[in-house]
Amino acid sequence: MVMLGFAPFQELPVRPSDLRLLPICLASLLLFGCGSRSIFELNEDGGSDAGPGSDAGPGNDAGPGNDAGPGNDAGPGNDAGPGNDAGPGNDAGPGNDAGPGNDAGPGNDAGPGNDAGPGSDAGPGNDAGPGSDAGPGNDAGPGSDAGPATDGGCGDGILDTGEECDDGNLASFDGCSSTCHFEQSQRINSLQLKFDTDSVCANNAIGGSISQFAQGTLQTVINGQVRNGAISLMLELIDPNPTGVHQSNIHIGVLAGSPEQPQGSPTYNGSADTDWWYAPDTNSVTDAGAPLTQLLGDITNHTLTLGPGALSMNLSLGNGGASIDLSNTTLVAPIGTLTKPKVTTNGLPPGHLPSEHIDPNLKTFASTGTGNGGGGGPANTTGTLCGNMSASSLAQLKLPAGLITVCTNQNYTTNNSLLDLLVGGCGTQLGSLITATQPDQSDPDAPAAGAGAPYTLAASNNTTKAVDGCKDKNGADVGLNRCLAAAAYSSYFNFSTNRVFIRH
Ligand SMILES: [Ca+2]
Ligand SMILES: [Ca+2]
Repeated sequence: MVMLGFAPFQELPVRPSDLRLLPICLASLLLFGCGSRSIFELNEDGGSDAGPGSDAGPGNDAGPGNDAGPGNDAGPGNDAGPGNDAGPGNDAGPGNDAGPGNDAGPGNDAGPGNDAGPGSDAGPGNDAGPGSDAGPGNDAGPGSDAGPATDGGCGDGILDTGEECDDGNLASFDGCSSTCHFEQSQRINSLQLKFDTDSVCANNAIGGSISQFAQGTLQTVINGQVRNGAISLMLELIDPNPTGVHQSNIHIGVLAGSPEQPQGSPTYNGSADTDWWYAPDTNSVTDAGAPLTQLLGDITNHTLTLGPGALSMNLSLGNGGASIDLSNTTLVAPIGTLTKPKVTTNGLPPGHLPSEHIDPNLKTFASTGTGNGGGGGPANTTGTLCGNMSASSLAQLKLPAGLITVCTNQNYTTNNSLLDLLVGGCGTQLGSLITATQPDQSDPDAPAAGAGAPYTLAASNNTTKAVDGCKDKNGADVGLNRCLAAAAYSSYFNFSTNRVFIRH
């Protein structure tokens, strides 16, 4: 039976039942070729094949066999060719694969199998290629992954499950931490001098020295410096806790900084600066941006308690500033309402950068120490800060010209310091502005001078009015530098804070 070179046919035993079908086959051959596997169970090397055998040819294959040719394969077999494969088999070719098998080719894979190619994968399998993956599998490629599985992890610039942000790096202190947690920072945006004491702040030598005639003037000076950013005392939560409800032993950095004010930004107002950008003072942080001063605190029932510990605060009376060291400092403040951190839309403050990929559902506390959510003014400033100001740092803070002219009992100059003013007092024709006051505290971290506190300071030179002598608690003269480092004045402030964005 030599038929048009179909060699396999010649080798088959032909049964009588098959011979009955031969006329049908011959008729079909004239039109399509004689390749129906439903009759002969044979493989073919060309044409379409609806039967169960394998198909090495270029036609479409609707049957269950494997198809190595370029046609489309709708059956369950594997398809190594470039056509589309709608069946459950694996598809190693470049076509699209809608079935559950693995797809190693560049086409799109809508099934649950793994897809190693660059196409999009809508199924649950893993996708190692650059396409988008909408399923729950892992996606190691650069495409978007909308599924719940972790992607390339923290630092890949993609917000994944378990991440509050991902700014594409593994550095901390830039708004998004090395573990992809939102970095919660707060800045004091209202600092109110207190002149009395309370249960938290039982001593207040600084406040007690200031007469009512000077209270408003000094507060105005401080308000101006908080508003223009000169006083920028910031708290940076090292341990993540955006809800602010309850957490023990949290490490909080205390650092100074200054506002960033790029051109074109809204007018900076340090009294209302939620999510504004701040650069930390280089002497407040390590090269990596970690705050050098860290206090241990707790959050209990929405109230933050921090310290006691040492911190530094920039102050100025209008004649140059100084960093004032405070020892035994305690901060207590109610935590404010939760809000979503602002994201900047124009690349300017306030707001976090879109490239940080902050979880759009993340809410963190936007303030502390605000009585009824307002902040800014004294009535809404309910945080409590008390600490002991080192005498040596008060000696660095120079008096402004406007103040020395009203102190008629002393001949201060602009070379005199706030320490000189405290020790010598300031009297005017209308009464006392500053009552002469001695240090009432000592720094536990500083070596004692002589027999220790309380220390008594004196300015023996009637021309300079500068503090130049110190006696210990026994009245013995002790070294001035060591005395000033140990001696301290208690102080008490109310404060509130706003959430800010510290950019190292
Ligand atoms: Ca990520
Ligand atoms: Ca980072």
